[in-house]
Amino acid sequence: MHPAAWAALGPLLWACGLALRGGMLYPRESPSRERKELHGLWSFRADFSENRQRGFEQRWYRSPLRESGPTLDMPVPSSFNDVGQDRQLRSFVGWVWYEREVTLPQRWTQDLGTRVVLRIGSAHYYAIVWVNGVHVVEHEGGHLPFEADISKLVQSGPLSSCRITIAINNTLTPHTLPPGTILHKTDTSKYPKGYFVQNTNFDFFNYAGLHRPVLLYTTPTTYIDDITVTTGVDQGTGLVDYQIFVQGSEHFQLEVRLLDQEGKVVAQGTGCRGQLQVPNAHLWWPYLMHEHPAYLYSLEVRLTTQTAAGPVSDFYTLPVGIRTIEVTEHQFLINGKPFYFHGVNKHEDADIRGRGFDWALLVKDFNLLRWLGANAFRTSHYPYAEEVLQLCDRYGIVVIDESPGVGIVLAQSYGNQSLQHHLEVMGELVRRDKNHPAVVMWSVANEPASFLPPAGYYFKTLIAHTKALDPSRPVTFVTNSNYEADLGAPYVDVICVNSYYSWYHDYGHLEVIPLQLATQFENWYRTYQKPIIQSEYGAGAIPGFHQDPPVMFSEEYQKALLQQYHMVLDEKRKNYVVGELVWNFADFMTDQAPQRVMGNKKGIFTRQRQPKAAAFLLRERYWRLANDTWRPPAAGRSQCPEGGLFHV
Ligand code: BDP
Repeated sequence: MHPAAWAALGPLLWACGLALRGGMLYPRESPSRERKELHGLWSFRADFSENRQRGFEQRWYRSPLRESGPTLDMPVPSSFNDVGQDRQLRSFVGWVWYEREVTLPQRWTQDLGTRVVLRIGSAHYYAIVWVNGVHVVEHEGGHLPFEADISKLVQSGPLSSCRITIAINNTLTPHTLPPGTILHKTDTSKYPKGYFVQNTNFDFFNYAGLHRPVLLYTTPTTYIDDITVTTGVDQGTGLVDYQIFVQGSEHFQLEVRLLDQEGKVVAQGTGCRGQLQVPNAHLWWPYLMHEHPAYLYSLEVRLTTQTAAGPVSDFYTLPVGIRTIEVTEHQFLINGKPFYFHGVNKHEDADIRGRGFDWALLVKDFNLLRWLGANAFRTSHYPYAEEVLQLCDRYGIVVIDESPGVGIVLAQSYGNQSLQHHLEVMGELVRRDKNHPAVVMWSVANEPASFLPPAGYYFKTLIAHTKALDPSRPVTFVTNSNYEADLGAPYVDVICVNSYYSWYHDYGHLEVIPLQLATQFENWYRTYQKPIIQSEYGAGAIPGFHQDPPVMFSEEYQKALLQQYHMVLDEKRKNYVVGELVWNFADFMTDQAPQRVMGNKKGIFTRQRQPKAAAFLLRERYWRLANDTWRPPAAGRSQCPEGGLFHV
């Protein structure tokens, strides 16, 4: 490998295999916990040096970044790619440096009974963090949070401020998730010396930076480190099994109370584990499956320890939805009732901010989902921000929670090193998202080359590991109808299959869809006898392009293609098809390529979240499906503007 490639990887090579330690509870305020968000402007510099190592050679973390060279203002959270006017920064590969000075409340720096934690929601892809020039944590993986206990550092001197420096490398290798390769262009008649590009096998722009909230929060030094909740129902009685993990002391008391939405205590317990029983429980139902969907209880946990200064308590409140999930040979059951996924695939993607978290965008997207009558989405093709899942819990939008295992097509990506990393990522994902009632299934990968011989062992191991981490949820991976063999399918609980008839094959021939799609479903069901979700289907449409009879890229073609799929879906959902997720919710950015017109245009909404004609078609369909699959009691019925029974 060319030296610059190793340099671009940098410390990635020596830090693989970090073990999973401790819990990853979402930082919430409570009487014992404070939080300080580090949103806003950070100082920023991309290391454009030829080997991308100048920052390490000159130790940019040792003193304020502005002292080692010019800096830019960079918003956090945001991708760094699209906020500037610099073409080179947009497609930069290598190390970028972020820095922020923070003033801390006096109590945090002087009270030795306070634990101060730095939490980074996500940093794509490899991150190294220093506080006041001292290395505190490293993390591999661009879509999951990581933390460092920085109490000792901020409590050791007279300083009331601290300087946080984060170096982030977006280089992908055959062993990262998603994988990628660095390609060196060595023909000096065509490319300048040292020229390299990053190649990937996935269809979205490799945005990078600090994509999610960065924050500091406190706990007492003996604290609630993790909570695991699983739920069941026995003849109307809700069962909430809890397990609580404590750090900092072996002598403590734990009290647990479950409160309903009126604030009434409905069950209580003590100790690290137990079962709470809730007679006549309000179940957590998906949106459009019940008059009162998404009922959430609050699990209040109080930990008390005795210290020389008297008793100290830590409080944490976890939202809990009581529901069950079951998969049969041909059904997906929620609370014992057949559930039909009618929804979308999404991306975390928008103008300017790239993959950066944004509340306004989030709320807009949920308003659109509810307008559409969507009851589900898949987090294609990586875990989304925790705030997204919290809204799913609150609104009853069901989630297939996907790992960043997308574009696993190289033989090298099926070796032990990749598998180990994938196992760790599933561990981090389950640890973060296990308590969300909205999450009903894990997806370990999207369209891996599951026909390659090592894929059998790889997916058998990965799926077994995921089931061991969380026996309460089914596991899938998403395959493509083109694959001749699928060595992973025997191990999944639900078959998720993507197909693009009359788009990537038989261009323009919409008439072949019914036959090809019916054959697809029949073959998969005959082979595996498992419920099937049409996990992707769709067509590109450039907003405002019209042509009738329809031709590709017109809004009419997108609509007509979806309609052809719907005819077959309506037949097969009577038997074993349990869902349909259109590709994609909104247009999104990709790498530049002749077949992409400023990104992928298969959105039913534009990138700015305005509807194309297909959105109205799907809206009509999803409300109808909701009314077909769940008939509310007559008294609860109300007309939606299009004649459905539910309110929009
Ligand atoms: C599917 C991929 C998805 C792509 C889509 C497309 O899973 O990531 O964006 O194709 O080509 O196969 O639009």
